[in-house]
Amino acid sequence: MAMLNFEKKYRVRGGTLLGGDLLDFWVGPFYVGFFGVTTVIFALVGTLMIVYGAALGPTWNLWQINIAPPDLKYGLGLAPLKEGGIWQIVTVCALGAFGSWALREVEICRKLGIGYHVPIAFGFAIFAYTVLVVFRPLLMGAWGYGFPYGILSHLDWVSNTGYQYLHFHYNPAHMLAITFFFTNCLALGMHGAVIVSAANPRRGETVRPTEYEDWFFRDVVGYSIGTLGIHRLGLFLAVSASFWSAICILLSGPFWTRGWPEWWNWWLNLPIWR
Ligand code: UQ1
Repeated sequence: MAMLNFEKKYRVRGGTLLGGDLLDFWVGPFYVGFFGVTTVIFALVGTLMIVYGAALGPTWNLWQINIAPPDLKYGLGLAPLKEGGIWQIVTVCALGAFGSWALREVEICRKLGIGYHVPIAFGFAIFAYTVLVVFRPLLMGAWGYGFPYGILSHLDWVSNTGYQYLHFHYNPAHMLAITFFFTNCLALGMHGAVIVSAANPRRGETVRPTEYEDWFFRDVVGYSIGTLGIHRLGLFLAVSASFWSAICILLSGPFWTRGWPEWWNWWLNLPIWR
């Protein structure tokens, strides 16, 4: 692949956290680095373990393949390979791959001299996954509380786990998470639409500068958060959605074992009603 002229400008040496200059190079458009190598190794081993688990199972139907966590009787110990051990290895590989990917992002940020916002934002997603398969199982005393790796099986897990708490929509952290997800959709919908409306005009019309985006929202809602502000808002909404999702499931089991509707009894029990 030919070296594009702008690659000379951004492909700078250094900024690595580990390995010094050893793996400080690119393959095609991809930066490699120590953590690029560990990402590939973890992802490859994890994927192969999933394929191995699928081969042991009853089906190659993509929807039905399931890599189940160990039975609860294994507690927080290691399970035999075919009884949840594969799930445990896949989980370690996933955490290794996600962590490596985040650190590779950090190295690229250091090379470019930009902030660490992207790896930090990704960290919220990693946190949510880690809550599901590590922190909550640890607090509940068994790896078997982790969710199974499979398209339909993980949906069944979500449904079953939700109904164990009677009505998950009464979980206040779940309410917050959903509100952030929806508001995030609203913000990205508005932002994407306003950018395209101004920056991608019909044939013969001119591209409008960014003030037009401010003016549009001042006219519509009396306020513009600004062209930098909307991206700060978007980052906040997105990481908040991940964060409160993680909290809502972390609360369920380790800190609240009854139905979530019942949690609201504190409201009915306020002394002001007496
Ligand atoms: C906005 O105010 C703004 O600044 C000009 C944008 O940047 C292009 C936007 O994309 C959006 C969606 C808004 C509107 C947001 C609020 C909170 C009024």
